[in-house]
Amino acid sequence: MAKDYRQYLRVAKLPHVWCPGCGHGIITHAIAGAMADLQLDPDELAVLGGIGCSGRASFLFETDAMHTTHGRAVAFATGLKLARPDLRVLLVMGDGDALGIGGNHFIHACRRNIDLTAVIYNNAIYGQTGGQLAPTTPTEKRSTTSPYGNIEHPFDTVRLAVAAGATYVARTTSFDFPEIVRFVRRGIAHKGFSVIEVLTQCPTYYGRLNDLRDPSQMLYEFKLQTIPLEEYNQMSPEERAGKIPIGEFLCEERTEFVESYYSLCQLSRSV
Ligand SMILES: Cc1ncc(C[n+]2csc(CCOP(=O)(O)OP(=O)(O)O)c2C)c(N)n1
Ligand code: SF4
Repeated sequence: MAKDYRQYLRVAKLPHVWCPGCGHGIITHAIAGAMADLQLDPDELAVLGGIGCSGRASFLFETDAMHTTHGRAVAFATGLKLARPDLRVLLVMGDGDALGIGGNHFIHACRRNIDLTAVIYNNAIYGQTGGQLAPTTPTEKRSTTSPYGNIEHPFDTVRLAVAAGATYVARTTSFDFPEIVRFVRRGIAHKGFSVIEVLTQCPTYYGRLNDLRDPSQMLYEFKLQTIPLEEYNQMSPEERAGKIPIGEFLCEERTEFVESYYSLCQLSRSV
């Protein structure tokens, strides 16, 4: 029988502290849904987060959890996975956490193809500290540190993860709850480094600063801006302008780091 997603949530910690209309709750709920679909034993799971509004998701799961330092969740998770390869280790990280301060850890986890599942809560801004510019803030969009509009180009998380060597890469938005569940489920089941980017809304900072005060309007914008990958691939460059492809971009098998590490340990003992 399918498990109830609530089994995976630390309900005593609810209500959560996120602002009304924040998308972080949608993603957290979806991750619990993926765990329930896979009927995982909570004792086999660990969820790690960094600092930020998103990092707070780590202690909402009724699993082993670590609320680590900003940008270092991948490093903690790497140590945990090497020490306890039997655990399924998930990362809940903000875009600033994963790709700004933690960017170097992120690309090397991709390169090593370590068996972790990274869910990136991408609200395109540093939420917890007051809405500063992130490496994911779209060009021309406002943040508290770019009041005249961002002059930089944002990272494309999917292209970065694929180029760095992750072996499962998907993107969706907080508008599409079932798709988040499906991609996280597939990411957890995949052996290797899995990256699931979820574009999500921070109405308090990103929304307020960019004339999108209403969270439902922000969700609707995601619906308007995104195009399923198969459809996107058929579009001309002109049609693609301003559109974001969503879907599964990569799912491939490649040697996984923890397995290689333990094989090496065994080999070194036998010589
Ligand atoms: C080493 C270090 N630098 C900076 C900070 C301050 N800090 C805490 S959360 C945060 C931004 C969080 O943004 P993001 O990771 O995108 O998550 P969000 O809050 O948007 O979910 C920053 C800069 C910190 N805690 N530690
Ligand atoms: S500041 Fe933004 S990201 Fe943080 S809880 Fe509020 S709406 Fe969510």
